[in-house]
Amino acid sequence: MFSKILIANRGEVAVRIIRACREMGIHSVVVFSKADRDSLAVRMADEAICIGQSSAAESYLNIPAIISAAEIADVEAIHPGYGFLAENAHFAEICDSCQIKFIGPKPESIRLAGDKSVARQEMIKAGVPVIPGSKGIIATQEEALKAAKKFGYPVAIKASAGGGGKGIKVAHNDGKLISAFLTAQAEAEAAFGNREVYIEKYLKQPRHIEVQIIADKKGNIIHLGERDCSVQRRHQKLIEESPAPGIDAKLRKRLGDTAIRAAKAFKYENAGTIEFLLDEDGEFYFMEMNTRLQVEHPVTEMVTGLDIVKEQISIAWGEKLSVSQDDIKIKGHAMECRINAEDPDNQFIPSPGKITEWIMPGGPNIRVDSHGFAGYSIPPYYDSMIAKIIAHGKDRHECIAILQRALKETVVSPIKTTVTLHERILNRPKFRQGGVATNFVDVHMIPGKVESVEKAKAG
Ligand code: MV4
Repeated sequence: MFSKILIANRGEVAVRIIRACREMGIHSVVVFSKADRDSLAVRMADEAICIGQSSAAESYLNIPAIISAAEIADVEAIHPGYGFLAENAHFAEICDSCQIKFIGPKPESIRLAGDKSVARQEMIKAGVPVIPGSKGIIATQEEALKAAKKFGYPVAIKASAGGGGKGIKVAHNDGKLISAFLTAQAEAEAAFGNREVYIEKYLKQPRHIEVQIIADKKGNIIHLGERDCSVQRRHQKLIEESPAPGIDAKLRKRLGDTAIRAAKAFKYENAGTIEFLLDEDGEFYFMEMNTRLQVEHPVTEMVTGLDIVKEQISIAWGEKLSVSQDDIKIKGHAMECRINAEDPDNQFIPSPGKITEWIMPGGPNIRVDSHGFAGYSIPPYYDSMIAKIIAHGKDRHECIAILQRALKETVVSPIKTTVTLHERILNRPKFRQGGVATNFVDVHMIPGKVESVEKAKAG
């Protein structure tokens, strides 16, 4: 097994990976920016190396600085975590050329998944259902009009280089299509340096269902069931759960088998996620593949009992999967709330600064993944997520009760957090029923909208 791994990340995921390393007897090295000198990851790791100034561009995205740190520390592998360089094929290639194992898929798989239009064509070839849409790139206004006519309004115009909610425009008629098309191209050029777009039929109120897969270098590949990530705001997930409510065994098997077929088409190895949209008729369609460890991986760990990060490390070393598909039994229900340092009552404006009070929940069936502590100052430069609170119950009802009592135990001050929003969501009958669509937060959680209507009804 590796004796030393570098973690090219920060925050809770750096802490998560240090924990896996320590349990495996692997020496951990974290890199950190000037702003993260006093972070928990720096305190917990066996070694820590400063790689630059506070901005991500000068630190966690600085490939030469990270590779230099890896050489100086003499590590055998790099775990990229999520975000930053995790889905950068160029970085994975550089690791290869420096004889440092990149803990993740091959560069070709990352590159293929990153080109959403090509990935879509590959899925069609592999027999994976995709959303009805254009064969390839739509380059002209005439082609755009033709495609919209063929699939019917509304249509989505998506950037080939986009993903995760970036670079998508919706048009409802011919009149709006041309300007949406031109704007989509211009925005894609500005955001990704690539103006290629394609067109799909726009599904109304879909659910976001994703399947976790793991694959070793020997051709073994299994799925770990699905997660429902429909509770999100502006493409930032708020709550994730596994299994997805209302998905029967038959649909679960079809989703799992389809995810494996998709991953094979990407020649995938290591841990990855296939994202699907599930429409109101129960049809599901491939949306994109995420070639990294995901923020919400703990809900899958809770219901399967597997440690996905340890599995990633042993796969990168060359071991075969520790389990077979038949060993995977989904036990109970798990749900995760992402706690962000943001003000949910004031347009989610970031709330960085010093934490003076920090009480995290505990007790049975609660897991907290976090880099926070009393006295920690949240830097303003990065993502605002400060903790993930994950509950595991025998069923969804019990899981929600456990998560509710955990949120009630949680104290973080004086900064603002999303804890109060989560308490409101978990109380809403519509959410408790299960199976909400991706528009749930906008439609049901905007203060003064639905709640005030319900209060008025209640008298
Ligand atoms: C869609 C869609 C409906 N129809 N594509 C948003 C993220 C990006 N990866 C793709 N997204 C969507 N693509 C078609 N053809 C609706 C969304 C979408 C969405 C998807 C998953 C989770 C939340 C979402 C919120 C708004 C829109």
